[in-house]
Amino acid sequence: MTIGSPPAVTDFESEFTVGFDCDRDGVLDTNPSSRRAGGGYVADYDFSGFVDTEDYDLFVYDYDQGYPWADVDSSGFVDTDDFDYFVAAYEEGC
Ligand SMILES: [Ca+2]
Ligand SMILES: [Ca+2]
Repeated sequence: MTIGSPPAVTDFESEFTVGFDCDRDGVLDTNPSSRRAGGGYVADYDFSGFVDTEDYDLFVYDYDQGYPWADVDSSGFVDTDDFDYFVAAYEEGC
């Protein structure tokens, strides 16, 4: 087996865009507000890599208990805005 010369390739440029498509509609989200500062998505509350009912149940429990980590909108306190924020993210899947 012989290996021939590689074909001539001219220089080219490529451009990549990295973004979020939380609702998976093929269009990058303009405001990925559900992205956590430390990585992961708000709706993936247990950091499992998936958004499922366990995330919902765990968040609701923490929210009901008033645990500070249920402050998903980072306002500094846990209130109904956190619940609305989480549910919106959960419904979008991220
Ligand atoms: Ca999860
Ligand atoms: Ca809050």
